[in-house]
Amino acid sequence: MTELLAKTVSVAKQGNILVATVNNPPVNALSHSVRAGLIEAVWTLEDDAEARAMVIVCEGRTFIAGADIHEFKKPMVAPLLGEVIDTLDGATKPIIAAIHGTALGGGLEVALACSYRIALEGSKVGLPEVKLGILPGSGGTVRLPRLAGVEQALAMISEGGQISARDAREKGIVDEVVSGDLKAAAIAFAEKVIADGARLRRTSDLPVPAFDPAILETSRAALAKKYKGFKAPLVAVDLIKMVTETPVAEAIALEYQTCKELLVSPQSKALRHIFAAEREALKIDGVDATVKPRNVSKVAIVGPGTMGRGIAACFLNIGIPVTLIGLTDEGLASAVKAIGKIYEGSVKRGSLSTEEMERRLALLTTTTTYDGIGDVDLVIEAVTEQLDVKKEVFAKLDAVLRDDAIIATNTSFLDIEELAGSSKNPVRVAGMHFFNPANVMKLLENVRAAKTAPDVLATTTALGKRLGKAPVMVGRSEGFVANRMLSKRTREAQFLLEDGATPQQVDRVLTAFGFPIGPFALADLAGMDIMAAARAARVARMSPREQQCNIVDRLVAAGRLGQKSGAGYYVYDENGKASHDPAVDELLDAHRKERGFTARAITDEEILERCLFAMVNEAARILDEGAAARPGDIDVIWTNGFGFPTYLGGPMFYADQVGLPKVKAALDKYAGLVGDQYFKPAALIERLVAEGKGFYG
Ligand code: T1G
Repeated sequence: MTELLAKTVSVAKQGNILVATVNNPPVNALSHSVRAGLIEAVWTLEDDAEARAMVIVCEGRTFIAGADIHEFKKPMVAPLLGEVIDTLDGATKPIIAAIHGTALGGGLEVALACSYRIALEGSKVGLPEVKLGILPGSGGTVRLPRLAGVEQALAMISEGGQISARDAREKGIVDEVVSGDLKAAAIAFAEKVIADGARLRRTSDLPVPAFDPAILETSRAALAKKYKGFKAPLVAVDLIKMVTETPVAEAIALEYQTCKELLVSPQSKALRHIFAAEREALKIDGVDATVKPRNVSKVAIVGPGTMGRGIAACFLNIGIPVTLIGLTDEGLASAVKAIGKIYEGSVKRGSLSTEEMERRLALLTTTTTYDGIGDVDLVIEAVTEQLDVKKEVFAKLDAVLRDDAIIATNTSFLDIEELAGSSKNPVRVAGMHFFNPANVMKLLENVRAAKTAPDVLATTTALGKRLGKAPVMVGRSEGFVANRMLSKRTREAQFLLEDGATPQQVDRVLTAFGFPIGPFALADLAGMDIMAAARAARVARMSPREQQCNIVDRLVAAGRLGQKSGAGYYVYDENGKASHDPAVDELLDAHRKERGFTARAITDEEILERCLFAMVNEAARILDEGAAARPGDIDVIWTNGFGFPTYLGGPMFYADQVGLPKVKAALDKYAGLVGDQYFKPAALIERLVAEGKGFYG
């Protein structure tokens, strides 16, 4: 036991106070040695007659951020966290948890089992287990309501959000918010506790405060809507209800049982996969982890259009001054207005203060010239998707920027090599492909060109994280990864209409699967003219059937531009509610007749398989080409960019759950039905199936 202790938990004595310091980088997770070390520390406290109290503090950037997620895949080794909690709870001398950074999951459970909690200004606490498809398993659900009340505990446990130290103080979760030297403050707090008689305060001894039982059903309904398809948020309501009706010891046992059951659930495996994949995606293939990102503290954005405005807001949100360059003052004025609207909306919703809105807007300057941007660290080019126009912008930037300033293009499909090649300094050129609306969408597809410098790649990734995005590095490929895969789903959705399906049927199947919106409702939202323009830009490179599958053009010709014209694949009433329109059936019948298709009955299974597996097959080609470094990157792209349900882990993880042999069999079937060029299994899938493997081994 002693040698384990030495590794991650050390105990020192200051007067009659013990200080147990946890040091288990990167986030002081409760790995086996930490658990054993904490128990040993309490024993030391109990055995030391002079010691009157103990402080638990952590080294590094944060207090304990929870159980060690990497241990979930392995058989757990005793002592388990429950034993640590029981030992803390059973201590006969007061223990003070001194929190900095984030006290999360098992980390907050450790703190809740202590008699007192103090927190450094700026730190946060939370029980985010539900985001991993599980729920607290070591007393969090039992102790938190006893301190913060049932309603607050329910909100924190069912949604997994973090609250600030100040709010935690207000809610009775922490006893004091301190600033400056945390350890010194904790020892001073302990001395005060000793002076007051070293009273124990067992959270588990506190009664559950009275509450309005109606909140349980109200929140169950709200959670079912907000987290459609997720299981754990609803189980949280049951768990909290159980805690309010059950004695502590029994409640703790039931909570642990529930956590264990959820831990082996498919949803939790998928959500933990995405947690790990999002962090793995930050590691850039071929770029050493020691390569330092460049400093980015001032940026310019060229192009005040829809994308430029959203991107500007992203930088203003994190306090980076933005110079927005446009062709006309009118264009710039309407951009500033639009950005203002974004913030006014947040102020109205109460998620932003007026002061903060004004502070952000004050960081925005606009200009119609390139003169004043000689000192920026990075420029995002977000002008119209025309190669010659972008090259012109690149040339102007080359003329005014510092040599080490980065030029990042927001193109969604133009050739990154051609753009980089047009710059006199291609090593500083990369892609940063934001998704519309850029200030909302979490996905950021960073694109590398052949000559992009390693630290430029490291910079776009680090910047993506600073912007609160899920950055993923991809290589050269038409439509990169996200849109290239999406185009296959779009193709199949269109072909399915020719084969006899209806827009509502396809949308119903994909939303029932878990996508927030189906391809046809999405097209109506985006606008048929936009869809037609995107199609026109690609049609020359399309297959013959795709070229003739011009349903989008027919809709435009019929003036059906989608929501903006009141009709597209659906007709919309004055409240924007969509409904079936027989005119679309007629339009599709006319198209099929002209194209020589006879409508047939299409099963929901065929729709799902053709739409999903066409994407998975394309993803396998992308991996084989090296345009994506790992399948996890593709899962991060689809769960953050196109609403693929995170509780299914993304298309690649999902394909492995289905089983690649089954996916290949379906691809072979549709290769026969729709055509080899559309469904011939990719070489990677053939290889993996032959080796009895999946995308993840
Ligand atoms: N276990 C192991 N490693 C972890 C970890 C954890 N809990 N959390 C983070 N890491 C690693 C991560 O993989 C990365 O490693 C590095 O730390 C930095 O993370 C019984 C069962 C703490 C807010 O859900 O939310 O307790 O990639 O890039 O942006 O009830 O990490 O560098 O090798 O995210 O500064 C509950 C999860 C567990 C918290 C820091 N706890 N972590 O964010 O850094 S379940 C959580 C986070 C539980 C009990 C149950 C964030 C963070 P690498 P990072 P960051």
